[in-house]
Parts: sequence; structure tokens; C-alpha cells
Amino acid sequence: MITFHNPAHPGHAPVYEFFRGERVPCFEKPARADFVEDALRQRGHALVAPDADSTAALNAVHAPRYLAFLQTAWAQWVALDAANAQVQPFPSVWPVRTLRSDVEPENFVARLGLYSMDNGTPMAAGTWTAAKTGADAAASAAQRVARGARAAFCCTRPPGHHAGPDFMGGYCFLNNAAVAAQGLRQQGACRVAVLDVDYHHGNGTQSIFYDRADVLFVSIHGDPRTEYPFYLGHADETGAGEGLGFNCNLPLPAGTGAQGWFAALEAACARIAGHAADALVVSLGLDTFEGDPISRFTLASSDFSRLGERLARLGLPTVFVLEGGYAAAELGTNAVNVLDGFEQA
Ligand code: OKP
Ligand code: ZN
Repeated sequence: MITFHNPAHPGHAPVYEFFRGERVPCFEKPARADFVEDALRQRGHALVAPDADSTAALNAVHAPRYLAFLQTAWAQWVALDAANAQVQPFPSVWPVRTLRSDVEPENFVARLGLYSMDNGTPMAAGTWTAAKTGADAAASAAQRVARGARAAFCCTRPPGHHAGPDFMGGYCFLNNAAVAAQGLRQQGACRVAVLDVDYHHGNGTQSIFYDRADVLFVSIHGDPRTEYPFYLGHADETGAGEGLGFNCNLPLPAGTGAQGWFAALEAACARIAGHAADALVVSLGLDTFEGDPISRFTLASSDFSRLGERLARLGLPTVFVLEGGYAAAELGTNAVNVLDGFEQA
């Protein structure tokens, strides 16, 4: 399958994150993409550099002031103190209920909190360039499919599905799947479906398209009562305004295995078939794997081949976008199993 990689991804290499109150090495690390690229090459898939600019799609799915902040955030941080070049910025204060988010504070950490949903999304010097080039890879995959390819894969990090209209979170900065869906719409698709199979609910993608009928969002994920992102992803979230009926959440309890997961996939596929979409975007998280260190479903590597086969039977032009998956050494096998299952169906 034609694969767009992200040559800038190694520049996004923060050193640590907070996990259960402790500083630990980042789970979302450059080696993840390297393992997927290695597996793609070994199994005969072509890797090409991005050849489309995501700017138009980014401007349609993210707020201008958020994009402006993100683009210069690292420079602002280092301008405060040259020693900050060796320090990761973290938000420590957020505008929750009753506080104002319309006024941008001058204080950098206060602005970082305004544009963040958690303190689990560390930045590094190359974060903007990595995120923007990754969005370009998603736009490139969408362009290839819009021009007639059966499918294309965007092999990128950082992931994107937690990034909302005006905030980062959950290791995500720019919403690559939303860029792909918006890109398909801008290139002639009347209706697009997004299927998010990452273990974590794609709150950012849901929010970006929540009031739109042209982009259906369907997600299978760990129940937010116990799993990140906690504050979105319940079954009663069905869309708003013109988008009412075009959002479908299928939360499953932590511990769910293949039988329960593939039953939810059947429901997801039925909803997608009913949308009469012109194209499909798959937010391809592989953290549903039994060996994942931060997630609690128990799919085996062979189940990812079955997932690819089932998605192929939807018969839609398909853009795959890499999201999570933290069992890094197995990530390549699991991701390429989906793509090969799709192509061999
Ligand atoms: C991103 B994606 C706490 C560690 C957990 C949230 C998980 C983000 C998952 N600092 N952070 O959906 O795979
Ligand atoms: Zn995830």
C-alpha cells in the first residue's frame, strides 16, 4: 500500500511524561514509527515523502489562534530563558468551568494550559515541524485516494485524534485524521466516514465534526468511565445541530477481547454502510493489542489482519492514519497486518 511517512518525526522527541504522578520515559517515542517503517519495507510497501500541503485543511479543522500558538510555542518558551531549551514545558493551570478561555493570557504557561486538555502531551524543539509534516503526510494520503487510489497509509507520529479544534492533548497536536477527512471533502467527496479503532476515544476528531452531517464519526474504544480521555466518548453522544445522528460511540469495558471487539466492529461497519460515504478515513491505533503497556483490550496480532479484511469489505476508498500503539517492537507487525489484510481481502 502506498505509504506517506513523516521525515520530520524524529524531531518530536520529548524525554519524559507524567504517569501515575511520576516522571517516566515517553511512551510515544520515535522508535514507534521506525518499527512501522521497517515492517513496511520488509513486507514490500513503498514509502514516499509527503507531496501535499495540509494548510487549507488545517485552517478548516483548527482555530487560527491555536495554530498560531503551536507554531511558535517552542520559540516562545526558549525566549523566556535560554536554559529552557533543555526543559520541557508543561501546563499546570487550565480554564475549566466558570473561567474564561476567550482572553489569551500573556503568561506562557497559562497560554499552554488554555490550549491543552492534559499535562500528558510534552513538547520538544521539533514538535511543530514534526506535527505539520505529519499533517502534510495525511493530506498526501487523502490526495492520493481522492485521485483514485484504492487506499493509502499515513505512517506518522505524533498521533492526532485527541487534538481538538483549539487544543492539544493525549500526545496529539494536529488532528491528522481530521485533515485527511477534510482534504477528501475539499477534493470532491460529498460524504466521508471516519472510523477510529484506537483504544482511546478520539475526542478531538469527534469535536471537530460534531455539528457536521458530511463527516460521520464512529469510534470503538475503552469506556471513558474508566479510560482516557475520561470526559468524552459515551454512547449518548450522537451529534448536534445538522450533525445530529452523525456521531456514533461504541465504548467497551476494559478487558474486552476479540469476540466483543469484533462484534462492535460489525455495528460500526453497519453504521458506516448506512452513511453512503464516498471515502473512509481509519484512525488506526494499534493499542488494542494485548501487549500494549497503557491499554486494556486483548487483541492478538492475527486479529489485526482480520480487521484489515473486514474494512476492505466496506468497499470504500480508504485512508489509514497511524494513531496510538505503545508496544513499539510489535507495532510494525500489527500495523502492516491491517494493511496486508486489507489488500489481500
Ligand atoms: C494517545 B492515543 C498519562 C499517560 C496516559 C494518555 C494516553 C494517550 C493515548 N500521562 N496519557 O490515543 O494512543
Ligand atoms: Zn490510544
